Amino acid sequence: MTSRCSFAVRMAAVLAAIGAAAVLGAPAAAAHSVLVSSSPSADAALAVTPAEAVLEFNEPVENRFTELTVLGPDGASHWEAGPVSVVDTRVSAPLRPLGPAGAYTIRYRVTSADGHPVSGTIPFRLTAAGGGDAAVPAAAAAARPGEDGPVPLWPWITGGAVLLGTGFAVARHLSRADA
Ligand SMILES: [Cu+2]
Repeated sequence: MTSRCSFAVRMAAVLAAIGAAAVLGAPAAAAHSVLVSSSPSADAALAVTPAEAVLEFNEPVENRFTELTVLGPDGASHWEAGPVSVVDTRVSAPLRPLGPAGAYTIRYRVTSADGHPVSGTIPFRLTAAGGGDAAVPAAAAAARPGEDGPVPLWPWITGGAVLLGTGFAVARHLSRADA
């Protein structure tokens, strides 16, 4: 076997290994958790404050980085009264008495069973003032804003390029050591 042939065979073997690793490690895009229903439901018109905000997903979600907030008509005030609870497919947070009548928004972010974040918003209306105080509790004010959007592709491309470069260097080195 000539040095050239040996190099080609080793390069092919390295590329095959990289390809297998990429396939095994790639995210399964079809397995994201899906919101099935909510309470309040989307575009609901409520006269009184519900005891809690509840989200139901199509599969159990992981209790990691979970966020469930209810924003007031001013877009900034928070109305959740305590920490988020995750039990299998059910994600919930207790609510304090809502404030002025108007448009409220449930904002959520959960982690799918496959590890991917799923986020979204659910609008609803309060038709009569709830008497609650709009003052923002310190804990709620510290909550991170939701990061909507798809999982970025660039880490995979960059990682693939780095692996490819490394594989090429290794193959060259092995080929040289042979000769
Ligand atoms: Cu996924």
